[in-house]
Amino acid sequence: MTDQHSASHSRRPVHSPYPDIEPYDYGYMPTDGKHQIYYEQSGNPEGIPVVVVHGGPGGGTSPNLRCYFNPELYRIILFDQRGCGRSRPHASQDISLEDNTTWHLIADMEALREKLEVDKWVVFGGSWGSTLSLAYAIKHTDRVSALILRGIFLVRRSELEWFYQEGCSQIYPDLWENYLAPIPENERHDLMSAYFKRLHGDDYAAKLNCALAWAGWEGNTLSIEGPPETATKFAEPEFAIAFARIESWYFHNKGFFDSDNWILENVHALKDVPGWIVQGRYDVVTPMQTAWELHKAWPEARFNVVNKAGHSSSDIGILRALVAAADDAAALLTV
Ligand code: STX
Repeated sequence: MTDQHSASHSRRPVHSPYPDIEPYDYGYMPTDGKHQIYYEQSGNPEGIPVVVVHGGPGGGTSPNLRCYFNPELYRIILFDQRGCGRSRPHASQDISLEDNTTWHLIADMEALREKLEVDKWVVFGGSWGSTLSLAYAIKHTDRVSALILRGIFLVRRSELEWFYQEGCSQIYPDLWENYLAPIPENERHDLMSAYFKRLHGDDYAAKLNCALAWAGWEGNTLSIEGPPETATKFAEPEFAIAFARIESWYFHNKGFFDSDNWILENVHALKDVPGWIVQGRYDVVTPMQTAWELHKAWPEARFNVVNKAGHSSSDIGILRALVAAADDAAALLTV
C-alpha cells in the first residue's frame, strides 16, 4: 500500500489517524460570566489553524480529536464548550444553564479566536459539532477558511423525534427498553419532556438514573460496530449528568434557533466557503436525511457518504474520510 504521509510518518496506511500528540499550550479563557473555557493547542504553532467543535452538546473534547490533522501542517485547537469537559463550572453541578446557549458558544468561539490571534480558521465538527460549526460559519463567514463536517445534525424537531421518541427505537428495541425504564408509562408519549423535568429537577437519584439511561442510549447506538464491549465515559456519573442535562436543555429550547430550519434557510452564506460533508450511511443517531438536505442546499461542498459506517467519528470509514478531508483542506489552503 502506498502511504501518502510517509514523508513524515513511516508505514501508516493511507488516511489512518495521525499519531497521538500532546498539546504545546493549554489554559482557561474567562468569559464575562461565570464560565472558564478550557482550550488547548497542538501541532505546528505556525500551521493552518483548525478549531475542533465537539458534539453533544455537552460531550466535551477528547485527545483523539487531535489525530485527524497532520501535526506538521496544522495548528490544532480544541476547546470544551460551556459546562462540560474541563471547562468550569461543570454542568454535573447544580448550576443554571441560562447562560449556556448556541449564541453563547458562538461568542466563546469568537473570543477564543481573538485571544489566540487567529485571523481565519478551519472549523471541524461532527454531530452537534456540525450544528455549531454551521451556525458559527453563517454568523462569522469571513473567519472561516474551510468547514469539515461529519454526521450532520440540525436540531430539527424531526431529528429529535427520531432519536428520542420513535424511530431509532425500531433499530435498537433492546436498548430502547433501558432508555424507557426511568420514565413512567403515562409520560412516555413525550419522553424528551419527561427526561427534561427529571434532569433539571432536584431529586439527585432520579437525575442520575435518567442521566445514565439518556447517555447510555446515545453511547450504545453511535457505532456501526454496535454497543461497545467495555464501559465508556457514557457510564460515568459526572459525564452522564452534564451530557444529559446540557443536551436536554438545548433540545428543549430547539437549539436556540429562530426556526426549525434556520441553518438550511441561511446556508447560502457558505457558498464560497470550501466545505467537506462526511456522512455514515448507517448513522442511526443523526440519519443521512439531514446530510442529504444540507448537500442539496449547499451543493458546492464536497459530499462523501461512507457506506459501511454509523455516527461515530471513530468508525473506520468515517475516520479515514475525515483525515482525507483535513489533508485536502490543508493542500487547498497552502497553495
Ligand atoms: N447528540 C449527537 C452528538 O452531537 C444528539 C453526539 N453524539 N455523541 C457525541 O456527540 C459524543 C460522542 C461527542 C459524546
